[in-house]
Amino acid sequence: MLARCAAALRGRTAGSLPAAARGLAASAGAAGGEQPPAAAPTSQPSSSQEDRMDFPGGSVPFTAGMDWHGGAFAPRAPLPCYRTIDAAGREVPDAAIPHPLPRETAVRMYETMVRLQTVDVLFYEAQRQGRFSFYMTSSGEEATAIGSAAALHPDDVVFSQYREQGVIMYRGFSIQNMAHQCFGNMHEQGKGRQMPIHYGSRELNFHTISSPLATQLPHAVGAAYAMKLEQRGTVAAAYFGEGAASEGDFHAALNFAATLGAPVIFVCRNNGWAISTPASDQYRGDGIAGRGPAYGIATLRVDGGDTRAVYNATAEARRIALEQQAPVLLEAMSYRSGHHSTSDDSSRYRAAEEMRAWRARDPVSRFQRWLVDQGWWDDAADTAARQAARREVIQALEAAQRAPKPPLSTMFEDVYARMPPHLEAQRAEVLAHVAAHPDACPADIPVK
Ligand SMILES: Cc1ncc(C[n+]2csc(CCOP(=O)(O)OP(=O)(O)O)c2C)c(N)n1
Repeated sequence: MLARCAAALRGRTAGSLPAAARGLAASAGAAGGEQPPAAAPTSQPSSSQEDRMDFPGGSVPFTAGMDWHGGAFAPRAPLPCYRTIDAAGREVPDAAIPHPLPRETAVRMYETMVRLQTVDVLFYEAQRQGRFSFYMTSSGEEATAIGSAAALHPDDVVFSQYREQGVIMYRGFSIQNMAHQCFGNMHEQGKGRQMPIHYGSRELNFHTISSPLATQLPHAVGAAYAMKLEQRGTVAAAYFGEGAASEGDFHAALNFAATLGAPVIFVCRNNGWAISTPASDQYRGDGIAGRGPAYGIATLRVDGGDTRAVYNATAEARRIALEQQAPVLLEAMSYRSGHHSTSDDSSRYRAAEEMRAWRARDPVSRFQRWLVDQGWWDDAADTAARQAARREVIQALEAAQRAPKPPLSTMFEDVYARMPPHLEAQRAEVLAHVAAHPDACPADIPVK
């Protein structure tokens, strides 16, 4: 792929390339066989060559000692976790705040967190009542979604995993649209062909969620690299869990991003669990943040329960990504307080005490207490926001449930701009089959 890219770039004159791409074209040219003139051989190695090994990938110092680094039993000092508001919601003295939160933004963030919590509780219950087939909450991770979303620009492009519904909500995706998607009705842009929670929006620069883990990460890098070549002044934001970071796509994405200098912000939600697999079974190093410096990527570990810290970390990551035209890695430590999904019962694999302790650090209450301390929020505003959110969610669920399902034949559409004969034949066969065997199709799906 890199070779194809480089070949395409070589086809253009250096003068026609954006500045950011010229370096790549030059280095790709060298890798592709157009070697720069070789340096004249020296008869004696210079003293600096004896002190160091000058290698194509970088210059390294020699040592006569045998110093091993890392390893499962090596004592390690974990990268610290940046925070600005403590577990009780109090200001952390002397915290670095390069991007102070304006009051209006802070209140909008909190109101979206309230709406997100309300959606999660009521959609979860609606699924348990059998009204639709599947749901995932983001309980415990609200601050990671909303804090990062607020620091992005609307033109930045988001590639998310599946537990970041707060990000698309903050961008303006309505609760009604979420309900339409979960019910898979005729108002849903995917026409019911995706599982619930697979949101997406072209207008909001939010790529549609895809369940196979980590596939969104190389996509985000490609998008960010395109932004760089086109000098768009935007970034891609790629969200994923610590479990997804065990996929090969994670490593490929980080290495491509670093070597191409792609302005992408990788936001890892380390929520402690990948379904029933604890994070302690996913890695032996220093979490996900520990991997960033090894790829040459600026990295920060942040308290994912501290909305203001996540906002500052993401705003700063965005500044670095744009100024340096380089990737940034954030590891947001944000414990999953709910079950993995409606298909999971997490009490089977984790202690009730662990869950209780983390629920007590609810990120939404932490941020609320801080807002109250600023004089920006009070109990009356809180009650009103929660009541309004509850009404909106209940109405959205009712309207989505009442709406008709898309006709059966739509499942053959949209793969190609014009339907090819083999799909037309399959569609005719399905319609004929259901006409002969009406029970083969759920009663609420129009057969046409
Ligand atoms: C390639 C792939 N392998 C396995 C799965 C099944 N699977 C779905 S979610 C999940 C756990 C992912 O954990 P993590 O990335 O930490 O995200 P979390 O669900 O904790 O937010 C697994 C293994 C999948 N969807 N895709």
